[in-house]
Amino acid sequence: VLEDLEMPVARRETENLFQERPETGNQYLEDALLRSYLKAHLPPKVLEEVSQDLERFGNRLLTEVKPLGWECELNPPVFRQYDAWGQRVDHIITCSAWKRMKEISAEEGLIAEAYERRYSNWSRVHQAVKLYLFSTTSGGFNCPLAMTDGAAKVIESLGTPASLKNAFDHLTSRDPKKFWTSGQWMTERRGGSDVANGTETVARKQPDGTYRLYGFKWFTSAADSDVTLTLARIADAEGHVKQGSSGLSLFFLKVRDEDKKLNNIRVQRLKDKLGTRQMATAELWLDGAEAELISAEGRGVASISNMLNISRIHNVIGAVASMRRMISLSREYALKRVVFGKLLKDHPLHMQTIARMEVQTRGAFLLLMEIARLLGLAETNMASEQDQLLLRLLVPVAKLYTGKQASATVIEAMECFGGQGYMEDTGLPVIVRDTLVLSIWEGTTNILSLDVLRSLTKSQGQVIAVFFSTVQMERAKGIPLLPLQICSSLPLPTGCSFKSAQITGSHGEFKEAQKFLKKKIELASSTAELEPAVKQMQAAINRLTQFIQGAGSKEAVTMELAARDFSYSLARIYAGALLIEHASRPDASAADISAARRWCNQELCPVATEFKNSSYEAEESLMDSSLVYGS
Ligand code: UCC
Ligand code: FAD
Repeated sequence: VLEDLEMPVARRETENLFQERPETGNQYLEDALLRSYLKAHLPPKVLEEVSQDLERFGNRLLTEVKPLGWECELNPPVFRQYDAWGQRVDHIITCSAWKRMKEISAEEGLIAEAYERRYSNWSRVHQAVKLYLFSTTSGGFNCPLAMTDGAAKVIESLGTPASLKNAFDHLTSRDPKKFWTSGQWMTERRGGSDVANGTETVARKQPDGTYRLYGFKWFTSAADSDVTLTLARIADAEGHVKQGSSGLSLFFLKVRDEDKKLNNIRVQRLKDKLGTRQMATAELWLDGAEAELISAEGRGVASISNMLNISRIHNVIGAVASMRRMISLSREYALKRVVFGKLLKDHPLHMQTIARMEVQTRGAFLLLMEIARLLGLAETNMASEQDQLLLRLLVPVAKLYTGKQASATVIEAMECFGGQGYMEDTGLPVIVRDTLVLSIWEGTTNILSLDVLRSLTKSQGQVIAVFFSTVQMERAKGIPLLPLQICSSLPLPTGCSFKSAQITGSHGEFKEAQKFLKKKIELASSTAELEPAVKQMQAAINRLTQFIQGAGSKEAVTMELAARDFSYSLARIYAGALLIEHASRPDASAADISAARRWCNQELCPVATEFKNSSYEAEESLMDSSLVYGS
């Protein structure tokens, strides 16, 4: 066959390198939006120090961390159940690069930064940005970090009891030899979403006050972690347990003892996963694992919710990081790949494709920063009641929205490389695979949509009033109470154990939000180019208000059916407001303004459209079933 070809063999062999690879540099220096956000928000002294740290970290990621991340992908964890002599050892073997990631995480203070609070309320933003830069090169180590942060947060919110002080110090240490990671064992075979009904693990009290846990944990990620938080039902003297959510309590346990022997835990197997393969997710039998009760009895779910909310924020970090990475690589590739006689970057349709991803990523990034900002305020006692309500609402909204955005974006970006995008050794499929899980773990899209409703009910409607106040772009002519009144008649789904909303409130509660709002309006109106976006935003807010008013007179199932579209609407409207605000800065670029305009050109309030289409009526719900199963 070779003889038939015109080109000499020798020449073809030297032409292996026919396409230059896309190379990216220091991720911090190359991220214009990130840098402009920090410049706009951080106090000058903090900005100076944080920027230096991020630039240095960006270099370290490039030279040291990135190759380690690739090594983690090539050497996934291996499970050895028995040793050579037939002894059960249940050993999860991780590669040296994975171990090095743990050391680097400690050295860089990827958890410590948030708890030392050396930059006061800005420490969370600093930490979030470091994690964002680390994420796609971390070889999956962002997963244990998410849960470690969550465990530290739970312990801190319990007032760091004496019995957990040592653990807290380890979880937040900068010393690689001391640093511990944590797992988060919630999911059992009968339910990962419905934890309240799915948890079968039983806790038996011991004479010394500790507990022993018996049960089966179906998904336990980063199973090589040092400690974990988990849920179980405490058995009474007769061995009976209470079912449902109020039967669950929260426990802390060490996975191994001083001699590295498992704490009466047996590893059944490692999960065979589509992605996140660098990281061990195991099925575990708890066979009398020693544990410490750390919540009030029956307050397990409420107590672990601090961990949930933190790891959901990490999920948002992972989502935005994946989008940003794929876009960076796509735009680099477009500078190198020639098709139809010119570079990809000179094909307008290709540029439009990447620009659309860029707009989505910008909105997601600003949502992430907003959450980190609010969390920082809350943790330094600087958050108003409104800030705290907003944070509670925005975490599920951002997690569910960015999880979906990221999946769509990375798949689109993979296509930007043509066939190369599908090739395993480019590393691109790794990012795609690892991104697809972001809408599943830490609560699926539907479950988080229901959590958005939970946050509404729990705050008795105040959270939505704060939302409206914060995103309003025009002077709120004395009507900030309107949403509150509307929310009093909001019907909530029955099957979700939501309490009925009893609404109270006063004008005074919104003063701060109004001040914030006024600032935003002044900024926005100073840029005429943003006027169309502001108008679209106002129209969307009005439509959202109308939806809430309309839904108020409907059956409870309406809100349940609307939950996902409602959450999407909140995400799009809030991110739109943030983009407009960012584009209103005096030194905003033309791209900032265009991003805000384009974002606002999309359907900002899908819930209003679907509501108008009667999509949430009981008959439509019946038709959903008919469509799925046939009539
Ligand atoms: O997937 C997992 C780890 C993956 C690896 C880590 C990746 C991290 C990202 C990496 C970066 C790339 S761990 C498993 C995650 N599992 C979930 O997310 C569970 C999903 N299911 C839910 O979220 C459900 O909504 C449940 C389990 C929370 C529902 O439980 P209940 O008990 O049926 O719900 P209730 O009765 O409504 O809530 C009980 C209490 C209430 O408080 P009280 O009793 O004071 O009224 C709720 O308000 O818990 C409170 N609560 C919350 N509070 C529930 N959820 C929250 C929340 N999110 N925030 C505050
Ligand atoms: P189900 O709850 O059975 O959900 C199935 C479908 O039904 C979903 O689409 C869901 O959205 C939908 N659904 C469920 N309830 C409702 C409802 N009321 N209304 C509408 N739709 C609904 N868990 C841990 O505890 N610790 C871990 O470390 C961990 N690591 C994981 C790692 C990976 C790679 C994966 C994939 C999962 C991991 N999980 C972990 C489990 C994960 O959190 C759960 O899989 C997830 O929460 C969903 O639970 P489930 O699998 O039981 O799905």
